Amino acid sequence: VTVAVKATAAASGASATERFLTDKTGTSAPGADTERVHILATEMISAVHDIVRRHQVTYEEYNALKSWLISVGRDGEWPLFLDVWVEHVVEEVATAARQGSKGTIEGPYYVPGAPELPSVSTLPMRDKEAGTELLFQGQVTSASGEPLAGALLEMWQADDEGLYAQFAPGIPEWNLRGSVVADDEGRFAVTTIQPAPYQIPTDGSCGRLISAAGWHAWRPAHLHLKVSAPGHTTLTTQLYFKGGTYVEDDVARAVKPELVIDPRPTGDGGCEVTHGFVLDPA
Ligand code: MBD
Ligand code: FE
Repeated sequence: VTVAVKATAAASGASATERFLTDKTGTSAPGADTERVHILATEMISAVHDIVRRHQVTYEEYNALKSWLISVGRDGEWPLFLDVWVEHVVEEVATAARQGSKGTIEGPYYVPGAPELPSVSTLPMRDKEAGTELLFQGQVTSASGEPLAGALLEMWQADDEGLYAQFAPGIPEWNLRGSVVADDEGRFAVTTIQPAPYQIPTDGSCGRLISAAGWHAWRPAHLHLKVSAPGHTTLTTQLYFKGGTYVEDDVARAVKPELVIDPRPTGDGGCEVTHGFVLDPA
């Protein structure tokens, strides 16, 4: 008997869409600024017109586009599509003036409210969770070098099969997700496993676009983090592994050199890395 371990586009897309609608809507009201909406909408529509003229887009292609756009919504893949192909530029613009640690995109799979854990802890995981053990430790400081006591490190990651709890079936709710509270010196030491690279579901609209265009569907293995402390700007980031597959060719274009860590083997089959975070003032 085989259990369905596949993260289908429809299931993970529906979860990601639900997640977005729960946490991210109503936080701002850009619709109130008519002039801004006018400018952005006009330029976006004009960009489409330019592409149609430049490439002599046919009715067949127009209808293929229409059909594909409808299917993205039906599959719940708008969060995935936008976070993979658009968010990295929004993040670049939003954080251009940042002095502290570099961040990168959040992606579609953050869930607030993961179990709170002490500064020295192991992320929630199954008995004999597959994957190389990783000790991830460091310190959270301010831009002026002060330790940030009690800083919060919200971590989430894929497992050794590249699957995220709450977005793929059969995984315990908070597996490899935790809210680590740093100690009085802002220090933390978290034991986890090295995640596997993540493949965008191939059975949905995003997967169909990727194969139709001859692209690949992969993100390099990564740890996700939101690092926060009172009076400071929350850092949303990811860490990648030096030499890992797709580090140089992330479908989501979210890798930056500062985000690549290089854990060293500890001799007992695991590995260890020290990596700190510097938060900007709010
Ligand atoms: C991911 O795991 C991810 O981090 C992003 C940005 C997009 C899709 C899947
Ligand atoms: Fe991810």
